Amino acid sequence: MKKFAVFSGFLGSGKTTTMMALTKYFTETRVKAAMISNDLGHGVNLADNRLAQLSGLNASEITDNCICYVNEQLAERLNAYYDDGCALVVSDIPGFGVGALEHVYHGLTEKFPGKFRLAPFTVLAEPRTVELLRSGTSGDLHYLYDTQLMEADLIVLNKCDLLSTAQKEADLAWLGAHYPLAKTVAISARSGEGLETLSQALTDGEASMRRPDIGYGGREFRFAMGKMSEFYLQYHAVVCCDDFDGNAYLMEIAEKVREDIRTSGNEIPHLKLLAWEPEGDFGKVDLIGTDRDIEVTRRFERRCRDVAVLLNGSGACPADKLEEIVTAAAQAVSEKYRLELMIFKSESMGMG
Ligand SMILES: Nc1nc2c(ncn2[C@@H]2O[C@H](COP(=O)(O)OP(=O)(O)OP(=O)(O)O)[C@@H](O)[C@H]2O)c(=O)[nH]1
Ligand SMILES: [Mg+2]
Repeated sequence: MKKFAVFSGFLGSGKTTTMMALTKYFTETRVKAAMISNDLGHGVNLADNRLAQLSGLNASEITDNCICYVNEQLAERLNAYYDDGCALVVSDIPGFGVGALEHVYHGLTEKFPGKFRLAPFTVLAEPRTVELLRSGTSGDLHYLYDTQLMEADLIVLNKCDLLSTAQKEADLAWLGAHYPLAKTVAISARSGEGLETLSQALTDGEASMRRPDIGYGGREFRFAMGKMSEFYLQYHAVVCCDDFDGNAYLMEIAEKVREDIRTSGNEIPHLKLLAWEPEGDFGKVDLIGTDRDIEVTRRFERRCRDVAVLLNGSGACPADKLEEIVTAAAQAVSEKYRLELMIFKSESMGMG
C-alpha cells in the first residue's frame, strides 16, 4: 500500500499542521509516512518545511514550482520515499491550488500509468471558510474557496477544537449537502482529534479521478488569482542584549503588518513568522487575516542571542505593496529591539 495524497485547501486552513500531525501519527501507529511542502519561491527551506524539520518530521519541500507542473520531480521524490519504506506520502500545493486534481492526479497517472496509488483528493477547510461560504459573504475569494471544495473526494473540516459539537455537525451537514460527491471528516490537527479517521480514509479510499468543471483559467479564476501574491524575507539577526524576547518580537511584527495591511485596504490570508536559534529552539506566529487574532503556534522556550528569521506568506494584495509592508514592519520592530540585521534574501511575486 504505497499511497500518495494531495492536501489542497485555502491559505491558513491548516494543511501544514495537518500534514505534520498526520505524518507523526501515521508513523507511530502504522507505517512510516512523509510529507512534502510545496511553497513557492527561489529559496530553500521556506517556512513550512523549516517548521516541519525543526519539529523533527520526515519532511522535504518543492519550492521552484507548483507540483502541478513538475510531475517528474514529484514522481522521483515519491519513489525515493517509497524506497525508504514510506507507505504514505502527503503533499500540499500552494494555497490556491485550484486545478491540482487535473495537473497532479491526472498528470501523474498519464505520465506514469499504474505507478502510483492515489488516495482521495483531500481538501482542507476551516470553520471560518465554511461560515463565509454559508453566509454568502466570502467576497472576492469565493471562487477559490468554492472550487477547491468542488475538487474534493475528501473534505477535512479542520480546527474542530474551535467548534461545539452542534456547530461541527452543522458545518459537516452543510458541506455534505453542497459537495455531495465528497466524503467529510472532522479533525483538529492541533488536538489530534480525528487523525485515526483521516488515516483510515486515506488508506482505504481511492481517488475518484472525476473532473469537475471548475472554470479553470476563466474570468473568475483570473480575477481571483490576480489578487494574490506571495512573499518571503529571510534574515539573520544579532541580538545586542540578554533580555531579547523572540516571542514578543514576532508578535510585534505580526501586529504591525496586520495594522498596515488593514490600513492599505488589502488582506493577508496568511503570513508565517518563524524564527529559530542555533541550538534548535524556535518560535512561530501566524497572521491569518486582518480581522483575526494572531496565532502563537510555537513559543521560544528560552531567550535567544542569535536568530534566523523567515517571514513567508500570501496576500490578497499587490506583490510590491506586500513586500513593502512586511519589510518595513520587520525593520521597524528590529530597530526597536536593537537587532543588527543581515538580510539574506527577499522575493515577492504576483500570482496573476
Ligand atoms: N485552533 C486550531 N488551529 C490550527 C489547527 N490547525 C492549524 N491551526 C493553526 O492555523 C494556522 C495556519 O495553519 P497552517 O498549517 O500553517 O495552514 P496552511 O493551510 O498550511 O497555510 P498555507 O501554508 O499558507 O497555505 C496556524 O496558526 C496553525 O497553528 C487546529 O486544528 N486548530
Ligand atoms: Mg502551509
